[in-house]
Amino acid sequence: MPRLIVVSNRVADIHSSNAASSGGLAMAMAGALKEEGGVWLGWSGETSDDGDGPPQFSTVDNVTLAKIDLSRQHVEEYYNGYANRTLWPLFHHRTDLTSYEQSFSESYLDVNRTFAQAIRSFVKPDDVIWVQDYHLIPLGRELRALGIDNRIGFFLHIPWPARELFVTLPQHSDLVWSLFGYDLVGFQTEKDLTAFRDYFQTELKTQQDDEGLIDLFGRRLLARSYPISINPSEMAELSNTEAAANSFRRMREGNEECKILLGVDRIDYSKGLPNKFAAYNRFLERFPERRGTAKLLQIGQPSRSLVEEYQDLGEELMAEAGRINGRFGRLDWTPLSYHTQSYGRDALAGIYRAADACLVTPLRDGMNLVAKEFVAAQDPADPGVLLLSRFAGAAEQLTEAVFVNPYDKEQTAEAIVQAIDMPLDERQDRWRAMFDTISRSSLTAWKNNFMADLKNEDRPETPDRAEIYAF
Ligand code: GDG
Repeated sequence: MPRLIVVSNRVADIHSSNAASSGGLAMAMAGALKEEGGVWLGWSGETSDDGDGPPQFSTVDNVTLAKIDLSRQHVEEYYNGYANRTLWPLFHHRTDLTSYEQSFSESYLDVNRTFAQAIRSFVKPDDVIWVQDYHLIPLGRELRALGIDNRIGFFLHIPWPARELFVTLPQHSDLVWSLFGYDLVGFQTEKDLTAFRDYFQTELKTQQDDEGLIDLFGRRLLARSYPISINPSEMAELSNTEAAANSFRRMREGNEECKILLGVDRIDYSKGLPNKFAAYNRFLERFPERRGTAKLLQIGQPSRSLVEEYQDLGEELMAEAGRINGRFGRLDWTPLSYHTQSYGRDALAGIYRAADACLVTPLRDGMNLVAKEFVAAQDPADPGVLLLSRFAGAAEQLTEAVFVNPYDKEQTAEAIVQAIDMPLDERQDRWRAMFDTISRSSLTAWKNNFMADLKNEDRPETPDRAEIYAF
């Protein structure tokens, strides 16, 4: 059977399913690899003084982790630079935060070459290679340049940007062209796929067919959408653990008369945390009779703390939480609890289940797994309400959520009232529909659909892969 090689910027501790510090991509890939077995290659998180290192292997059960150290300059310019200060803000439509530094893009290519060399050192002819996310867009082309002819797929976990913004990137055509190194390119949503196709239609006047094939100068690119998900049965199992029962009990104790609104987000400007706090503040202002009847628990996971914008955001949120509590708090009621510590996944399952509503209000988000985890962790007899930003990729599937526009604090404040007052039968109807969607379109289905398309023998071949590099 062909081996699966997953490549992403970082690899997670796959054997600790309860790891508290992993983001959405890591959780999803760990789940997919545990089912399939194979190799997971990525940066170790360590900085080396002797340049980028060769991969160091460790194997447990059916998964081999291959980790590479990166040079100090590459960590600064590739990871903190091009990935987190150029592509991430640009793809999340924050051109005001986007750095267009030439040296960043050079290090980005260097690191992609390092990854390609590492794969060449252990790849076997039948292996299927699956590259993840914006850190590694050119990797397929670099692999082709080394003569690697295996099936190679790419999946973008974040949204594809609108053409008008994408073309502000000096390397926009090079990045798009490098995608022709892949046999299959996957996006989270139909919306992302449409934005991607718009680039070809408008910028390059290219032919496309309904199957997702894009023709350019005789070369072909197959692009489709594959909404990522979770495995709901895993969340249900976690909800039944002792840690989940403990966190559930501790959340509910003393809150019998108080509705718990929950937020779980990485501390990232794309997640719309200041907007959420502003909407909650507005809810307390506009509906004084509701004070003391609801509270917001916001769990914020620190991330990318070496990037200045992230440090500023962390401080802004602390200050804003303090202001809201100072203004509205009473001896017996703290309106907003803001925690930055991480919880185990089992404890998190109990927290989700204890909440009356979850506020998922990103300004722009590839998918958002928190929305799906919250739904999966609910008690079917008494489910909580999902408030979901229309700008999260998950909004394309979870159509029975209460939608909010996070830029509109009046509407979001009203949606909080709607969630608090929602009758049980409506909560159950909405929850059942969303749970069914997640069950049909699980993480396993996501992986299987992508792999089936990637391995599909009927798909037309790109005529001459080596030429992609020479373009
Ligand atoms: C990127 C895209 C896309 C959070 N706090 C704790 C904790 N978490 C876990 C959640 C969830 C994950 O982190 C966050 O996933 P998201 O999908 O919400 O967001 P990103 O990290 O930005 O992920 C996103 C995703 O990739 C997958 O393609 O959906 O759009 O931006 O799994 O549970 N986990 C634990 N403790 C915490 O305190 N254990």
